Amino acid sequence: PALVVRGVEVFPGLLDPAAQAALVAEIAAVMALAPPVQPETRFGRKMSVRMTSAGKYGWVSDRRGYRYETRHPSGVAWPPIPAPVLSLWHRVTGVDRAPDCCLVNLYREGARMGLHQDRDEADFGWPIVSVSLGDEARFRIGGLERGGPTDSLWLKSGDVLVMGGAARLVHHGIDRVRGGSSTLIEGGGRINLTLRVVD
Ligand code: MD3
Ligand code: FE
Repeated sequence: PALVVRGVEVFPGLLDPAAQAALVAEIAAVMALAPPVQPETRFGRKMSVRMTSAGKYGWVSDRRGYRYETRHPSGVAWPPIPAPVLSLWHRVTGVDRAPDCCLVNLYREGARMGLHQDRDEADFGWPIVSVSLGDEARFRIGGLERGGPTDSLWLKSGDVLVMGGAARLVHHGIDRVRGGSSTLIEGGGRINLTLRVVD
């Protein structure tokens, strides 16, 4: 990695424009089968990010709380994780096992994601990979404890992050997206792919 921030490995511009466009086309096909939804929290608040998934499991949230499910809220199985996404996972992690969730986060105008930890998975020993596509986003990263100091960086289209080891459980979020900073996504905005081993 060109950069390590609080243990998170940052590969700026790992994907060239052609590779970014190829991934967006694959994800558009996923979204056609499993349309992004604005999940509700258990408190009845709608999240600003729209979400769908590919793979064995998808991450969902509704009035019953958040969890991994084997089906989209419509009842259809999640589409398979596109092959170029799987090869990117293996290239940057070197692990033998495939991820079983590719969460697709779609940020339209004004969407953000509050500081949180990813801890709904069974084994934190597996890394997480994140791919940024489209508009630039202000990414905030803290530590293992809530309320500690944080660092921020702009994530650009084609950047890839790998969270392994102690960085797997650090707090992180997206403060804002710079609208109009890219024309990659139809309708504007940002797509983030987050790849995880769930069980
Ligand atoms: C650091 N997504 O889906 S990606 C998420 O850009 C999520 O949509 C954000 O946080 C997004 O859970 C941030 C970067 C990221 C993803 C997972 C991490 C950073 C992480 C897990 C542990 C530590
Ligand atoms: Fe997260």
